Amino acid sequence: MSNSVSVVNENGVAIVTIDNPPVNALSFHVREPLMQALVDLRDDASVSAIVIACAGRTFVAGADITEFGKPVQQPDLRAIVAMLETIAKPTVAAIHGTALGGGLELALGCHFRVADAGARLGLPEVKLGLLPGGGGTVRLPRVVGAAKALKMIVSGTPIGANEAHEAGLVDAVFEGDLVTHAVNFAREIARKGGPFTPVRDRNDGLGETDLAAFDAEAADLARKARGLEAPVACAQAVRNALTLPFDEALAAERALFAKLVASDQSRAQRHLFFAEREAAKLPGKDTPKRRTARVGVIGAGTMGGGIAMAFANGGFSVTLLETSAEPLQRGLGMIEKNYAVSVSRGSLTEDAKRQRLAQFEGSTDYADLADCDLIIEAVFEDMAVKKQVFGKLDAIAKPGAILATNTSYLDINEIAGSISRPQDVLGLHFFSPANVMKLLEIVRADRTAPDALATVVDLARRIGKVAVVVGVCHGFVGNRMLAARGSESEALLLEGATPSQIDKVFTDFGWPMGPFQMGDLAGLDIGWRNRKARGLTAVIADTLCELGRFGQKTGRGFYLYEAGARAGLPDPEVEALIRDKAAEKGVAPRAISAEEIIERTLYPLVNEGAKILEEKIAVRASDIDVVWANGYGFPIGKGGPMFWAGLEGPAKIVERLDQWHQRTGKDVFKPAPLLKRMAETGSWKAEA
Ligand code: T1G
Repeated sequence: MSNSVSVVNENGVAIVTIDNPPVNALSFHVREPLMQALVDLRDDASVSAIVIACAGRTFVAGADITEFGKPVQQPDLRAIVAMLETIAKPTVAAIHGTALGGGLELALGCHFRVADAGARLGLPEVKLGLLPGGGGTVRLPRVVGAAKALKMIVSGTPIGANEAHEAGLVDAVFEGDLVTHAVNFAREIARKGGPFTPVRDRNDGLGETDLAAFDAEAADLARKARGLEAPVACAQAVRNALTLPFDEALAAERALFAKLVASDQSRAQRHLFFAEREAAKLPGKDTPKRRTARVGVIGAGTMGGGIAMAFANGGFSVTLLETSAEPLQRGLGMIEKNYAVSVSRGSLTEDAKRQRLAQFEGSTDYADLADCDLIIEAVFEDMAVKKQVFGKLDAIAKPGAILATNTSYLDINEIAGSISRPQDVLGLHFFSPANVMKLLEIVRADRTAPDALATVVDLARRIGKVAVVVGVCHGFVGNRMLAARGSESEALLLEGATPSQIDKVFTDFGWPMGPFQMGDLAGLDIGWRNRKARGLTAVIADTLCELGRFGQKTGRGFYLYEAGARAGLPDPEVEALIRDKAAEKGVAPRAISAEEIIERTLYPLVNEGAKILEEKIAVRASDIDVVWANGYGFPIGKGGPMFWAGLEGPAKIVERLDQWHQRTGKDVFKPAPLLKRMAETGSWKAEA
């Protein structure tokens, strides 16, 4: 056959094996021989049944995403599935690892699906700004019903083999040698005889669908989509499957897919897919990793507790250290409470909770960290305190232990330079809540050893984090750019914009919330303490804090929060305060447009990103996009600030920044040379 598709005839049952590492994507060089093999087997009288299986670690994980945006080479997936459904003898998909996107659609082209107990099945296209384009929106509802199909396709979240079995998506779940089970299953089916109904002719899943309930659910999902086109298109495509004849619904799916695949949103989300994988690649990819079995966390506060949970959830034994028993018990109590919440939500079993808690050991004695392979400090954000902790670690930690700081701002080179083993020191900047947020900024200090870095990049993957390696500067990549994005916030308020006006520009842009809502959620006192420590001021935010308005936690911040309310109401007191401060500064209020707000917040964000690339604090522009999409809620439909700059028009950004620089003289607006270069070349690469 070909390198990527082989066929073996096992006493009348043909096994078609796809072998296209690493994830058996349905690239053209797979599709063509696959189509040929299936046509031959359809017409081969010696074959009574066909099993489709995959070599390697997974069943087909989808269409080949790298082929999108290029002319489609025939046969495409739809043609293969349509041909599959013409085969009268039983066809069985044998699913191990993941059957995702086009992989599940290929399996839905078969009469039967059997799965390994550990398999996961899903249609995650929506996460790429797409919808299932190989018939999944029309076939899946016919098997699992409208409600389940809608949930699976709009969320894009895969389900396990047992759930798929309960839903009727797979016909049997096996442990052990899956292909042998599949061959026996196929042989038995063939012995019993047909006819075998292709999914396209099945309506068992559709039954009496309550369209009104379906539409209500779809409308709710559309509201949550925050401007993303794909979730809405997914719901529409599933609705078509319920209301249109099969072929009409299939044609409608094709039209929706063609529109989405050419959209900026999907290009942005596909960019982020590959950017996340690129970010985890270090120069010298075979650098040996240090063994890591036991992790120590110093500080059982919100960050320390969350970090400890992230490692326990990743299967590690964790020693949690505090200065004394009381804060230690409080920290362990918070961890137990968090797990109890997960159990009550059904995302964790009572058993798993017990297992997780058994992985924790509390201590107030540094000596108990002596056998840890990685120790992360999450203590008070003060240089002297950090150095004190690292001094103790230098004395007790075993040779080769990696010593990490969770600082958000402080100079890690200075911390490393304060002990005898700077090569073992690096930053692991988690985002709160650390057991939930995906992003991990891994900070490479000047003397961090390559194997220490490689070890923590691999660890990040094992605890389900999206890792980005960055250099040392104030605020690293994320917080440094956040400061640039917020540098004009006060000026915009003094000149006439309101907190809710600015926040609306951000939510319209696609952000979950704007800077003032975010400030109130995180607590305005954090920024206040940070500014005071650095001798900086923000006249409005400082005044609010002096009045005890720290945000949601005090019921008042930039907004007013009624008891228990998460959404704040504009507060005339704050607007009056802003007007007073403006008058004091002799600033006359004026109308400020949404464009101006974008120009004075997001253009400096991009500009700071360019400076960070120039300074090699970030290796790739796409790394910056991964930081912002996973740590700061940058709308995924815009691909991150650096990708978005390409959509927005770098020449326009440079021109507007220039304008604001001339008008204000502020450095944050001075276009970075690399940004100007991007405007000429369209690339963020420093050299051609
Ligand atoms: N196409 C091309 N390359 C892919 C790929 C794909 N579908 N999936 C993974 N890769 C590459 C990836 O870039 C990386 O490359 C390597 O494989 C290992 O991946 C018509 C429209 C399967 C759960 O969305 O979710 O089908 O960096 O590091 O952590 O309806 O990969 O090594 O050079 O992620 O073990 C729908 C995407 C496609 C699933 C494995 N399918 N993949 O995770 O490995 S659209 C998806 C994943 C579609 C049809 C439509 C994960 C994984 P490199 P990895 P992993």
